[in-house]
Amino acid sequence: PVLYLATQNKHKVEELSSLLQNHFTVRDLSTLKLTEEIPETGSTLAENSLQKAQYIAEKYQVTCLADDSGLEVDSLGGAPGVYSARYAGEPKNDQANLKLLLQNLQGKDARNARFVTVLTYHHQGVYHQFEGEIKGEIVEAPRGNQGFGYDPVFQPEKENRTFAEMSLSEKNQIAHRARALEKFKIFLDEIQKC
Ligand code: ITT
Repeated sequence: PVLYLATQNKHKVEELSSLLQNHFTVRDLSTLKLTEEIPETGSTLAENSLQKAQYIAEKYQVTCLADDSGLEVDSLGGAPGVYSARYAGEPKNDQANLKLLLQNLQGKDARNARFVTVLTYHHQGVYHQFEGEIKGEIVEAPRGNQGFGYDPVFQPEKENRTFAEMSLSEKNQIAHRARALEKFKIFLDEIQKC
């Protein structure tokens, strides 16, 4: 079956595709010729994830999967959270976000954080959501050049490397997105048995 990834983030496409290739023929949005940005106006990751899936499902009547993710830092009251993509304002800028995050954590000892992904799967008018998380901490200075977004400053629990110091397959063994996908795959296996 064909599955469209309802995301405009090429790094998510890369991670999701590599984890779904045994289950679907995965397509990104390039073949649908979408020109506008998919709206994202919710106040939670779950709302935004659903909104993105609905937008693509209703416009193109396709089976699709949307991903909304965020980094929640305890000592910042859960920020940047649902605002992770635009933490430093418009337009979205990963480097600026990362810099602002380190600035806001300067001098703070408590650096606990978690990454969360909410996936929304749409098939024939029905929506299902799957959540994955990983706990870790924000390091003092960026390390590594793999991955994307906040990866250079996020070090998962029990690891001494940041996500940006890991290969795609290493990150995909433990990360929030991969954990949400595990739940999605269990769901797919269950419905196939019916
Ligand atoms: P789409 O909405 O098109 O899917 P987006 O980049 O806007 O793409 P989000 O709204 O989910 O995605 O924003 C998430 C923000 O968190 C964004 O700044 C990403 O760079 C960052 N992010 C998401 N997943 C990440 C990961 O696995 N590692 C590091 N940063 C991540």
